[in-house]
Amino acid sequence: MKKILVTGALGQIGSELVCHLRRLYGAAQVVATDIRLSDNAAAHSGPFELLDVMDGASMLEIAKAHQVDTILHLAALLSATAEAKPLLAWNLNMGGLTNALEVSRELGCSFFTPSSIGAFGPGTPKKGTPQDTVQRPVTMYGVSKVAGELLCDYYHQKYGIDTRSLRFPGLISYMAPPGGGTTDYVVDMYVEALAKGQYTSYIAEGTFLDMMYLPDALEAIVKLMEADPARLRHRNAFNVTAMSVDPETVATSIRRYIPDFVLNYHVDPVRQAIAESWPNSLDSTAATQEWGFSPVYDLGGMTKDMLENLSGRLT
Ligand code: VAH
Repeated sequence: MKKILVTGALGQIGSELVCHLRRLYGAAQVVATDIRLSDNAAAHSGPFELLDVMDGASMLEIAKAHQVDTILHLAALLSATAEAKPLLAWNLNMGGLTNALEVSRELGCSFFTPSSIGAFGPGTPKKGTPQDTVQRPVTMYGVSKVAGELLCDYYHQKYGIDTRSLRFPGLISYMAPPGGGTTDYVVDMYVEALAKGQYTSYIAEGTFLDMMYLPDALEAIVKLMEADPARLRHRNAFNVTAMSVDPETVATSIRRYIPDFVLNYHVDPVRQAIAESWPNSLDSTAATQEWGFSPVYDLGGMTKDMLENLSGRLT
């Protein structure tokens, strides 16, 4: 990767990915784009362009003007929002992806877009979910993610585009809050544990989901994109995970620092149904074998870092 265009650069992943890439490759080498401007560091620490990913012509114009060789396409609606607005989600998630793939095809760019554990459904093996298995999601988010995986493989097979993707678990971060997801409860729990000493979870006890601390996700994106293509037996998309947790296990790790923390429940049937359709724990062996995936943070390390950084931001 030499000159990188990031879409959705002001979102949960993009905000930190842009700063991470600028540290690695140089600020001028990373063009951040988003549909809105904000005071986010990603918008002010290097090149920034306003871009609606539904406008393919503008995306091509920006990519040409900056002579990018890599597109990291992050702009999309997450699971809970997508379930509330399914047609908007399909149009944005697939329309934006198609525009980004077309720009990559026209300019010969390498290409990355995230998939998700949401690309699996109730018929998928729940524990040790294999790299290659049943993918019949029952959410619009999941349908768009499976379609996205297939479309990225198609652009690789038909046009030779270097497309690569990761099936992300719930991503936990303190810089830019997630929005519209199902796994966001974990971030909310850390914030409210510090602010109120208690949290009411919309996901039920015993609902195990894969999670990963954002620094590990950023490293995984760079490692995958820099991997020798000859080693890749898979491309779209690799299972990656760092831990499998439920609300109780997160609360127990928080109580090591906030002993009196109280966890209550008020289950949201919509997001609970989404969570129950997803696997409990992925098998990420293929990612480790093909490009050296190796997360650093476990639940204890993530909790310590989250509480330290959030308490610095909340005071
Ligand atoms: C969501 N955070 O909750 C996203 C992610 C695996 C979950 O795709 O929709």
